[in-house]
Amino acid sequence: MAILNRTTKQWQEIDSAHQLHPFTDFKSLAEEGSIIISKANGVHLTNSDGKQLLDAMSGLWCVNIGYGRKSMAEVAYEQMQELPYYNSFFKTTTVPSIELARQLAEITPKDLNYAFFSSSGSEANDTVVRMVKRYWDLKNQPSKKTFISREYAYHGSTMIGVSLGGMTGMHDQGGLLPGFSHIMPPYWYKYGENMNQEEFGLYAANKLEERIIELGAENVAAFIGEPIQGAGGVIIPPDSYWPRIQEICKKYDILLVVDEVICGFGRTGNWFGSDTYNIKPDIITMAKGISSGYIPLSGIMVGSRVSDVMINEGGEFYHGYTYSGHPVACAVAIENLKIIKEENLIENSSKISVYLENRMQEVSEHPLVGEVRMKSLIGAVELVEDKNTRKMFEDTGTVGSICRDYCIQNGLVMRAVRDGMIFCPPLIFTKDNVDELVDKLKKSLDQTHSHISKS
Ligand code: PXG
Repeated sequence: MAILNRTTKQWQEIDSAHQLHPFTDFKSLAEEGSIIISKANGVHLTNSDGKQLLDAMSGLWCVNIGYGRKSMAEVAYEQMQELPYYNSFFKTTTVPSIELARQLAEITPKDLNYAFFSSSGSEANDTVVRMVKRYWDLKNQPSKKTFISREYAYHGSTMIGVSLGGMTGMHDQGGLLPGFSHIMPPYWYKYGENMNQEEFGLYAANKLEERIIELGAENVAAFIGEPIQGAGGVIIPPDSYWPRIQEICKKYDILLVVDEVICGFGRTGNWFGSDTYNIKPDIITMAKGISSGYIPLSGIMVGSRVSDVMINEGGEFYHGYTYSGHPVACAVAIENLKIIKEENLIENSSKISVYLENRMQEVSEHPLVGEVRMKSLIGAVELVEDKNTRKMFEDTGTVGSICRDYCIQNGLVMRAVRDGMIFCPPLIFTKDNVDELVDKLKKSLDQTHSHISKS
């Protein structure tokens, strides 16, 4: 938006007069003024005062190919001229949506062969719930309606997304519908007590079996989980967790839905988190990295267990969005996949993550850091009160947000979840970028340490 030439202060005033931001305390934002990001290139953002920031969050966990890709803009421009919009309702569709569905069937885990498109992760999870309920009705098991997910899960912000998710703050603001049940997450650092990681992985997975028995398997439709819980604080499950979850789903005839909104498209070192953890889902949810955030797009991929029934026995499925299979969004997503493949971004990012992991050892030694955990290019630095006893801060979130503010001051964008400092950088990260991240983070940790030691 080069046409409007206003100062940062003017933009901030207009912003607080007219815009309500997501997940924001409106009053305090109006007092402080927003940070306005005006452009970006590669892995760096520039704010409206011309200051550069390293984006270690890929926007909001989505800009996997980095910023400033001209070919993404060109594809959108061409598609907008050829066909800016048409829908996939009433037995019509468009070429980009067909081609994207084909390519997704190729790269997603085996057996997931059908795509249903939407525009956001929340909408995609709404599709999941609609489709799973329909599936069990068609199977003549209409009582199978309850969804089990985890505390600290994030599955979106629509009523269904919030209900699937395990964020109590969101539930408390009127967001929890009946028919959703939450179990303990595989968060060893917080809940592992004296168990080793693998023992704890089984312990946390067995919570699913306990809950199914409590609810009655005849009432449970599906279990849904992110391979690694992202917005919940990058909770990386022990290796024993997913195999046991899969056994339990099989044993009780429960569908397994994997939310790949953050873990998909290269984030964990493979195309999907399901590949990394050898999960064989019945359905996956995709968004974010599907288009690297250049344009809103999401969808689900459906395996034969569900698609056979929906196609052969379902009749009309009364569900869909105006923008399901939007041709411009699908064309941009195809270009995004092409970039990931041609530049070997998944393999390269996995290699860079080894260097990042090495340098993060310096961060682990910091007195505030209880643990650094990561899987390829997603991770968390857990800030704690006592690293020897794994004691976390009682006033949850305060130290994390102090550290986040120092990071921003030092030109580094990281996200604080409770007292975990999260990183999820673009897959084009280089060694120089890693050095910049670690150096700025160490400086911010030192400043945080002296800040809280004084107070
Ligand atoms: N599933 C997962 C795993 C997500 O991370 C959604 C679904 C919902 O996607 P939409 O496109 O409807 O937002 C998400 C979104 C945060 C944060 O604070 C994370 C998300 C969204 C907003 C904020 O980390 N993830």
